[in-house]
Amino acid sequence: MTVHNADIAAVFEEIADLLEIEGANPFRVRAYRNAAREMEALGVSAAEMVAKGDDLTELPGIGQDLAAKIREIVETGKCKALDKLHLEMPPTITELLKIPGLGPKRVRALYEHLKVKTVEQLAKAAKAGKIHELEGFGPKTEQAIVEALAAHVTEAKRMKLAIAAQYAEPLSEYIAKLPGVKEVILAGSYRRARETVGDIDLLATAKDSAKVMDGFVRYEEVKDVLAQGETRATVMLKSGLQVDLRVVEPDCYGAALQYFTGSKSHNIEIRRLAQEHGLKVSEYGVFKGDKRVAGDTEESVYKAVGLPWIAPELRENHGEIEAARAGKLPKLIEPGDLKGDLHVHTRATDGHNTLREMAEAARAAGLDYVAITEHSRRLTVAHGLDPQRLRRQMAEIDKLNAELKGITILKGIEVDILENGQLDLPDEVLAECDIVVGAVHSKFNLPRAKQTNRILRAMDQPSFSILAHPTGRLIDTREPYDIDMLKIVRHARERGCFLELNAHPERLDLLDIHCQLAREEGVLVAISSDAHDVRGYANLKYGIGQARRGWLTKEDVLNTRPLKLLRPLLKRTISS
Ligand code: DGT
Ligand code: CA
Ligand code: CA
Repeated sequence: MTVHNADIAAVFEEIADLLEIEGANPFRVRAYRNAAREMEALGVSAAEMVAKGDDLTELPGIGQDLAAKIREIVETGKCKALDKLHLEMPPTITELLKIPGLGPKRVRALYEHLKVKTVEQLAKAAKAGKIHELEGFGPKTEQAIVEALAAHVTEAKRMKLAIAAQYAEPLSEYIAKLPGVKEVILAGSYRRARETVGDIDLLATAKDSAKVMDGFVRYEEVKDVLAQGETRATVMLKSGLQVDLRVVEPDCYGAALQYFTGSKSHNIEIRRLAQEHGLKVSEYGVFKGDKRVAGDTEESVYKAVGLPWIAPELRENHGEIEAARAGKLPKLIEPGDLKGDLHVHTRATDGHNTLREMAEAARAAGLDYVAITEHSRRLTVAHGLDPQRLRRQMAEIDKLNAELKGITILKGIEVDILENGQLDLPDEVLAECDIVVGAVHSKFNLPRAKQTNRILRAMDQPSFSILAHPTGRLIDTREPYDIDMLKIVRHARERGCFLELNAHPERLDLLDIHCQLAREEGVLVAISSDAHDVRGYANLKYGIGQARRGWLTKEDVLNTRPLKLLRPLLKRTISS
């Protein structure tokens, strides 16, 4: 059995959830959460490290105890510490944490007083009006729970793209090695780079599909075979990810790929267009009567219906077909277009690597510049910088810049935007930075007008350049804060500010629609990794995917510019 990093991360997350519900020491909880994040971001397989006898404690945030647990999970597939927690509390209880408004304290109260262990029991208790009688709850909270539950059931179980990648990529490599397989590609929402995927759609070409099917269902991580035919099969992996495999003849590849990439509503439009041309499109090809006129490549399918090829990330039936018809498809940004990263942390605050390590890793990632943007003092959990520590870091950056070749370090800060729109550090010290990134890290629940105004006032500050993770949402965990994005985008344009597209797979914030809005309003977007360690730069690819879904071109993105063109764009009105 192969244990993936994501499996280990899931165990640590669950331990953290359960400990938190138990009311354990917050530092212990945080250690597990950090370890989970560490596992998710780890570029190499922890299982392989264990097999090679590597020292796991060299990984940031992993001490002896966590290292032993990682070894245990890799070697036995189990974790005794988690099993023990399960004896104390039902495993289903962590599901409750996903209901907006329910934190660990409330979940514990529901369990202790009402014996609520599952989402269903929660719904029953809420309907019976039992919840508002508990201490710390009230009629309003109860109502909010009822509403949140209604939203929760309609929300199908989806997996974040970067997590799905950990399972989908090795499976795809496995299929590619099966006898007779020519091509394998991950289609569906995965290829369209959606933030989350419902299931994985694998497409393979081979002459003899039956052999491929046999190999597929024998993959060691298959838990259940849900359906198996001659050319298609559906399995459930142990990770909970469902996979559809479709095998077609090599000359159908283009048509099948076009079909299984979707989206469904894009495909429906393409078929309608084909009808206008007297054609029929299916996963086997494009047909005029009985005659097959296209289908070996995707380009040929689009060409047959009078269109240029459309990038998968655009295929959501959000205007891409009209744009293609009018010859107005954007030339989308590509991974190699990024020249720098404008949001990175080091060990000075909550990052794991040193300044030098982060700079060298940026260079190794092919970047020409990197802005070090630590948290500011208000964010005490991250050990945020005060003016003195920030200035000390700037001096260190000057020294490193004099020494390092092939990378320029920019002096930056991720300054907290306070509730009244003021920034967490004085103007004079911000003016000494090359770049000021500002972010909301507190008071997420302000009413719309106040929250919007808070951000507008921050942009009014002379040194403010980039609004980091503009909506604050965490996929599946935290709703965006309530803001008027159009106002913010327009104010950014007026003030010469930019919006960040945070590339962390849990954030992907800006959303695609906001990227489009920024583009239409002429505000450049910065695609930034928010790296907290040297492997964090790898997340830039998810930022690129999201930017492409938001129709952004190289021109629309701030950090595709070489440094000498970037500098004049950064607001430096009061700096020397
Ligand atoms: P997901 O899995 O929910 O993240 O989203 P998709 O887009 O991967 O959807 P999925 O897995 O149900 O289907 C994969 C592709 O297959 C979909 O994007 C388009 C194609 N497809 C599936 N069902 C239909 C259908 O009824 N009509 C058409 N035209 N295409 C379909
Ligand atoms: Ca799918
Ligand atoms: Ca599917």
